[in-house]
Amino acid sequence: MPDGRPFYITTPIYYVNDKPHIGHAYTTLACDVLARFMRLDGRPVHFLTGTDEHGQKVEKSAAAAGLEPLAFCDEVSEHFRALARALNISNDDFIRTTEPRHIASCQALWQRLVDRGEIYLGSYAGWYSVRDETFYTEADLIDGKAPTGAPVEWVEEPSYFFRLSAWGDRLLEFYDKNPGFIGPETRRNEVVSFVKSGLRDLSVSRTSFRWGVPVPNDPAHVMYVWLDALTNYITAVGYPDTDADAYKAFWPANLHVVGKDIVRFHAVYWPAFLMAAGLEPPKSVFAHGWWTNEGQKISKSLGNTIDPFDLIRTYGLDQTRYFLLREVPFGQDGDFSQKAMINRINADLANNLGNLTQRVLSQVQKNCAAAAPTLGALTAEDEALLAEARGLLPAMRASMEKCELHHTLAQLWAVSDAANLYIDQQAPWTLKKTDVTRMATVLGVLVEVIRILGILVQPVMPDAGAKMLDLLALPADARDFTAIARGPIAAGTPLPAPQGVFPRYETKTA
Ligand code: ME8
Repeated sequence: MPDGRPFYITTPIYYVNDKPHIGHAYTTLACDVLARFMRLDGRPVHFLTGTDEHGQKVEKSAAAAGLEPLAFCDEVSEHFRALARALNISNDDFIRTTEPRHIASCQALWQRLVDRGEIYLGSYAGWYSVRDETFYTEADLIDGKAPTGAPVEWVEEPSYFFRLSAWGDRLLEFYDKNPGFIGPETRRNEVVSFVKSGLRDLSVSRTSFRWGVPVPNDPAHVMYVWLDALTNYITAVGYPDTDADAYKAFWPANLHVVGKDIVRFHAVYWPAFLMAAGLEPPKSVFAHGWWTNEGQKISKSLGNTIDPFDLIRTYGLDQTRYFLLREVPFGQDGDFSQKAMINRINADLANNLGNLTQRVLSQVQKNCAAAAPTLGALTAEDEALLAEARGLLPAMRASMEKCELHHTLAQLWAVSDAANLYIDQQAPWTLKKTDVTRMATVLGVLVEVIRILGILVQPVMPDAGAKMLDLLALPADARDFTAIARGPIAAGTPLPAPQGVFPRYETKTA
């Protein structure tokens, strides 16, 4: 039975101060794999990504580029849309915080917080980091800088405050009642101890620059960029119209995927804003780790940023998608290295899944008259391999629910390993001379395993998965997860001549 529960998943909205890099690609890709998996599993999915276009950082970058802020945002935001296209991202919506729908939504949320007594006018005196778009106390600073190493400046200005200090106990109670709210566990512990250490009211408006959402009834103020940015998640489902179909179907969101740098905003401020407004907090926030490049921190000053467009050009789209999600346990930090990338392409894709598909389908072509083989009586070995393949969907579902994306791939490749071992043990090339009925059964079992692997590999490698399924002549309506249980392709179905799905990556020698 397809699972009809709606699934709303979001990426962070990215600052348009700079071009996208591997980190942005990674988060968006992870969400795409989850979204595609849930869709193929029969769930109505809403997948949102977009760009965060207000605030001092963007205003300064625009000035440095000699452009009006909106013209600058139009240009950089387009790079993020181009990246989504290049990565074959299946987002349902792309939100920009400069859109009228979002400005209206922020102003409505603000007014609601004012009406409920959650926002008051005061004045802020303290440190601010434009790079982090974050307020810091004196005690937060390390050697005169933000804990992230970003420079800080002293700010004194009239400001509205959100009564965050009143929400500590209710947040702790919420985390307690919803143990799956923050993942992975280490991040959860950090958040809980941060909240336990006591929360201060949060400055939520600025008066020293103009590039933001105007505060209703007080145009001298623009909203703090994080209040504006987080609100995007409800804007996109129709807020302030809480009767909108999308809002009713998709809010609260199932999952906000974020990098570990912005957990506090999503797991502390965001649920507090929502609860204070009388709205439901999201169901979960999952923070992934940080990519380094050949062992080094990625930074513009080191000149070692990784351009995702380059990766796709060099290694191929599905290869890049697979590598990024397979190489590092989702939630942990990871290192990009050319060697590791090439190794994954050759060992996992070309030599493992690719070779399995190629050897099976070329034997079917030659020895089974280019048609799906007829299955005879099954041996214990046949049954065991088929059971492993049929057990994959529930196993992968369980891993996906826990955001263990790397593990779902390991599970799939374990079956590909088992199928490669089976073909070596059953040696259909020998059976061809001794027992063609048994040869057909062995190849038939393998075709069935390849069918299941092809269907399940689609979320991470949509194009390669489609190619595998094309080689099995599967119609479009036989490619989602419900098709897995339908069983083998009818014997005698003509199959096209096999073509390589996963080419080896040959290192160019001078
Ligand atoms: O924080 N490794 O936007 P941002 C892995 N606009 N992921 C990385 C990464 C790296 N080295 N570098 C960046 C913002 N990321 C706000 C968000 S949401 C309401 C507002 C990814 O452009 C990671 O997902 O600085 C991180 O959280 C995000 O990019 C930060 O993007």
